[in-house]
Amino acid sequence: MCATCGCGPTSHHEHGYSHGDQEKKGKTIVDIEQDILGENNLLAARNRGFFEGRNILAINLVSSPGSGKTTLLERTLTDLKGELNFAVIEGDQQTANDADRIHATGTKVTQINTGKGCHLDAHMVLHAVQGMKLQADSVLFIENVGNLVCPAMFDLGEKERAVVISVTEGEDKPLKYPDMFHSSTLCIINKIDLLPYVKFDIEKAKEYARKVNPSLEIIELSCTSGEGMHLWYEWLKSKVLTPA
Ligand SMILES: Nc1nc2c(ncn2[C@@H]2O[C@H](COP(=O)(O)OP(=O)(O)OP(=O)(O)O)[C@@H](O)[C@H]2O)c(=O)[nH]1
Ligand SMILES: [Mg+2]
Repeated sequence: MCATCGCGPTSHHEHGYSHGDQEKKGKTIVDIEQDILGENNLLAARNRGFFEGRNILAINLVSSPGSGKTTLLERTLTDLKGELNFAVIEGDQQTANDADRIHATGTKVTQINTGKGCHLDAHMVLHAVQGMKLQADSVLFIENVGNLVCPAMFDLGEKERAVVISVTEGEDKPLKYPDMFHSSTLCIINKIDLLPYVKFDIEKAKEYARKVNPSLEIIELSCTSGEGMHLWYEWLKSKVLTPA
């Protein structure tokens, strides 16, 4: 089990114990893990009810560090200002850098610093939401901590989960981190402006993502050049128009 978040898989080897060893020592690692996730799921259900009752479309943005989550939000919040009502929760281990960037767009934002934690959980989101006075009929973006592993396990009560990968990361990410792609509803392949300069087989990336999750929607775009951004906006508006 991961010492910081308790989210380690049951077959993790690096901690030097097999589960048989643990059982002999009288430890109940799997039960503790289930308790943590079970409690999280209860709070996530509470968040989901809150969002649904107010027709708030909550979108959990997940990716490895630096894939472009905040840049995507900056551009989206600016381009769609006046068309949709937005609020943002920012998750990072430290700093308010991303919240400052979102604040500069004129959007309501709350920063959560997780300290040593490597993911947001439903309780953190509940706490943030309680202080935000969210508008009904709005979109809430939740930018998770940059990490392709642990955030996959923690339901925040979101309606949609969008995983962002960028073309500098390698096309094999869906195969290496299947939980994240399996649990997401949308995959954004960002930084396509860099395709001429990096070795990244975009067709393979899509094939791998669909192998892990056949129903995953995929959008290719560049937050910098703007190419493909209209596809993301169309996706977003279609979700707003289809309340839970
Ligand atoms: N070339 C290019 N660079 C981009 C694009 N989108 C984002 N970037 C750059 O990628 C870097 C990281 O972007 P961020 O938006 O901060 O990434 P992030 O996912 O929010 O990062 P963390 O919050 O640290 O996980 C910045 O230097 C951005 O300018 C893009 O479409 N093309
Ligand atoms: Mg960010």
